[in-house]
Amino acid sequence: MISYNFKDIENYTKKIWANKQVSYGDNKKYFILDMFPYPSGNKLHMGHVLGYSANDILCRFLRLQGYDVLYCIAFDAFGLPAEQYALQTGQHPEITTKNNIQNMIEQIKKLCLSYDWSKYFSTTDPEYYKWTQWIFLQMYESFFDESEIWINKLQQTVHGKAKNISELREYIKEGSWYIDADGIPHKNKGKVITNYTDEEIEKAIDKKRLAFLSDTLVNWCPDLGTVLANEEINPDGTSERGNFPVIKRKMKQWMLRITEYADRLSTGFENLDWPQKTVVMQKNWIGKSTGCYIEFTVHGTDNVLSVFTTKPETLYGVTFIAVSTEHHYVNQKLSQSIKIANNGLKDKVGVYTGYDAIHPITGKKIPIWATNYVLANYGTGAVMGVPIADERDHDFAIEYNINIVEHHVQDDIVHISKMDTSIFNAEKNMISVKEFKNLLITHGIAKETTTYKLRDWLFSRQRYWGEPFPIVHCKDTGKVYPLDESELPVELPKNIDFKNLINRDGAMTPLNCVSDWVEVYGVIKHGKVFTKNIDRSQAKIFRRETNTMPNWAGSCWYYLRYMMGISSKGYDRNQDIFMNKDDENFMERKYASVDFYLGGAEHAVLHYLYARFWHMFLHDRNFISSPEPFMKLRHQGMINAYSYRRTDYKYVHPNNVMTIDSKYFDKFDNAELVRNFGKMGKRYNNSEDPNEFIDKYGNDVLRAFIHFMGPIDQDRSWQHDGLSGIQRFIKKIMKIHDHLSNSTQNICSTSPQVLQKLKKLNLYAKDNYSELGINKILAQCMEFINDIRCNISAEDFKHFLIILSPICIHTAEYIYQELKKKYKDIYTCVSIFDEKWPSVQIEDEINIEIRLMKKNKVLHTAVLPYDQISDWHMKDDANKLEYLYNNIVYINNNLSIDTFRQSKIYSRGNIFFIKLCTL
Ligand code: ANZ
Repeated sequence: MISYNFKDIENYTKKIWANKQVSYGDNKKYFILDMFPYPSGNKLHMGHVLGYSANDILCRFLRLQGYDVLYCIAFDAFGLPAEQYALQTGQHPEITTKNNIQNMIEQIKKLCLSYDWSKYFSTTDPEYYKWTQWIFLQMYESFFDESEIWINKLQQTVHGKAKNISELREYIKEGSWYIDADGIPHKNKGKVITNYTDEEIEKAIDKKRLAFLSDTLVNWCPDLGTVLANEEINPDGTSERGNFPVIKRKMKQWMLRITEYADRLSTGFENLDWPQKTVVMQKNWIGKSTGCYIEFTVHGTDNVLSVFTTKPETLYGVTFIAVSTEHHYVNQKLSQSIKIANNGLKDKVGVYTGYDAIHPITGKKIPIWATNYVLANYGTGAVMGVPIADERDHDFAIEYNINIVEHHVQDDIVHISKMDTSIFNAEKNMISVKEFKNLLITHGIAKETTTYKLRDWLFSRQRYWGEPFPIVHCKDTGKVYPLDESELPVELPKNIDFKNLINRDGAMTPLNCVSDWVEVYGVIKHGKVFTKNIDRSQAKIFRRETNTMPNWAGSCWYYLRYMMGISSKGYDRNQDIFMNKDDENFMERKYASVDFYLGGAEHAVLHYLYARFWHMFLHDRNFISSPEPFMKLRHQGMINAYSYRRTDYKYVHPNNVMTIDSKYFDKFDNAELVRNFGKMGKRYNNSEDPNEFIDKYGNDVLRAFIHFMGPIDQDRSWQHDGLSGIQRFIKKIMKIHDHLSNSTQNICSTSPQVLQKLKKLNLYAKDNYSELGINKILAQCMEFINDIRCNISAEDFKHFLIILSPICIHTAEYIYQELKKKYKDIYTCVSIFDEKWPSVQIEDEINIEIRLMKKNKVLHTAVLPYDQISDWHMKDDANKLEYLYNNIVYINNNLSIDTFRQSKIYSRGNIFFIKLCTL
């Protein structure tokens, strides 16, 4: 019986790898990205293992293919959980974070992932967040020129580009841009104005900065003590983190003008290999919609109410105007009465506002209603209600007894009744939808527009454990100033009083309470503030910004950090330049981007969107050369498992469940349990700890088992049924190793048939590794091993081990090392991972010659293509043939030529059989 002592094997192989460092040379480069983890107190879960091991397998495969692969890990460590933990325990977030990171590293190391650990970092390291702050400063110092049309590195025509704010200053000074009545700069299409005061110009450019302060309605979450971005709110209006209530509230906040990139974010997918579902989700979130604005005059006033519609052709059917409850036509009283009337029971409630609008064509009066089904921050927050065409409007009209205006738009034809006082040619009462829209536009009734659902990114949080903003406010004037780059990093103060972390009303942020950090002396030079090495007598007092950045900030650009300094000998990422062109060139990154990213699908409208935005911005400003961050993206499926619930809704861990007659009982008190199938997780107490699993079965078994369950992007059910199959497979490999080690001489040879199979396996694995079809590769490897038994030469077995090595890392390395002792000329590398993937070519057909012999004379010869020789499965009724030699099988049997001709030849490895025909 062959033993598989994985513990010894793992210890042995770990020693071999201990001093191995990832190096980068002249080979082709490839950049693989794992979604970096949040170092919470919880252990690494199987979901991490699934994704990380898949990438590790791909990475090892590509290295065998001769690539220099950049594959690293870091920690996304700012954020609320550490702060909430600090509140409970009094432990400083920095300490908890450090401990958690340390624990997680230990767990990750157990998985033996082939990371380049020299590049590891945490987003909470000042040397890292220095650059997060630096990017923020660049955004503050930039504006978006929507009129710029240019060609990017992917040869795409791009509309709009971020530029340095000083360019805008120049544009206004020279008159190519003007300042409108609201003080906002625009590209000049008319008369040139140049006589703006410096103050007017500075105020105007503040309104175009990509990072800006805004006094707006925000999502305030009292339980978390912070505002949240729209992307962090669940569809039911609660916070994504913790499901707490969120209220709307006006607050002064830092925002990032992501909306300037709405079109580019929505259209830039052509060159990206992303899951279609994620592309659609992101596009829907951005919500590009082309339609028209139509203005309605409010009866008895000079005011106009603009609506956004995607169906201007339904204008004749407008029955009412519906505005959102937050629209300025709705006073406080009305919006309150809507909330009371609604009481959470109905989805559409409304109140007549007391105002009427005038139909722009018919001149008829149309009631204006305030309702909760119109969103405040989409389009104009006002809708033209067309019950004959829109279901929501129809339901509303029926509910409130509003007389529905009949009108026909059918098959793209607008029917205009004679009764209508038409501005159009009275003769024509049928008109195409397109023509109708054009007429509305030429008559000045409608204006074409594109709107987006995407809103600017609310970027400040009223929390402690985040990146401080590199911003100060002048104590005298209240004016906002950026700090000079030389001031970075602005380090988070450490002496925090934990009771100040509670911030339910948002009045005092935790940083506000650290007065000796908040107040600084500084001098202003070229619009920037310096606080270091200054002459105090010339200095003013400033107050530091006391909000912090959201924890999405650190994850927006972490992949670029791995590349920073990679070209320098000895590796130095703490250079004083953000992204060195040498680093990009070294990585062959004409397009400094990730080649392959494996991460969760749940980030479709969060991380993947924010990172694209930052990347596009950095590209526009020429800090990096690629237009997109993630060229190929894949998501890993979920791991599902059975959960066992008691009647008191407590969950019992599967290890503590007994099964009797298909019923389930708690091992401790025999209470009967309800079995369900669903997500594996802490909540259902059905997680399996990766480390425990490794201790019990070994890392190779875990790697093979987790991938054997199915394709990477599909959900999988965690059941131990398949486990023994994997263990048997590894034992069979060990048996071959045993056979090769113990044979006294090198008699093991590979038949051409087996060789052909090996070559096919090689090509199959090569195709499937690149697409992470690990389950398919494993299945083929198993089949191969079953077929060949021990009939393989040491050399061809090495070939097989290389194919398998990305998955079963320890077993492959161990056998490699062991066989090296005997087959020195074949197993020549220090480690199997220094080998090269064997290149193979499949011969079209291998023929085998079978000779019937009598007294050393050839009686008869038959030539058969290998493919026609079936595998041997029958035991009886067969005569063993001679061993194969030079593709010739000699049969020294007393057969007649006729019997020989009609018999069938089978093979198993290099042993041949003949099944005699019975005449
Ligand atoms: C009249 C009409 C008739 C409309 C019809 C639709 C169908 P998308 O495609 O998602 O952009 N709308 C506009 N602003 C809205 C708001 N703030 N809240 C809720 N609904 C709003 O949807 C655009 C359509 O949604 C617009 O076109 C408008 O109703 C409505 F047969 O105008 B429509």
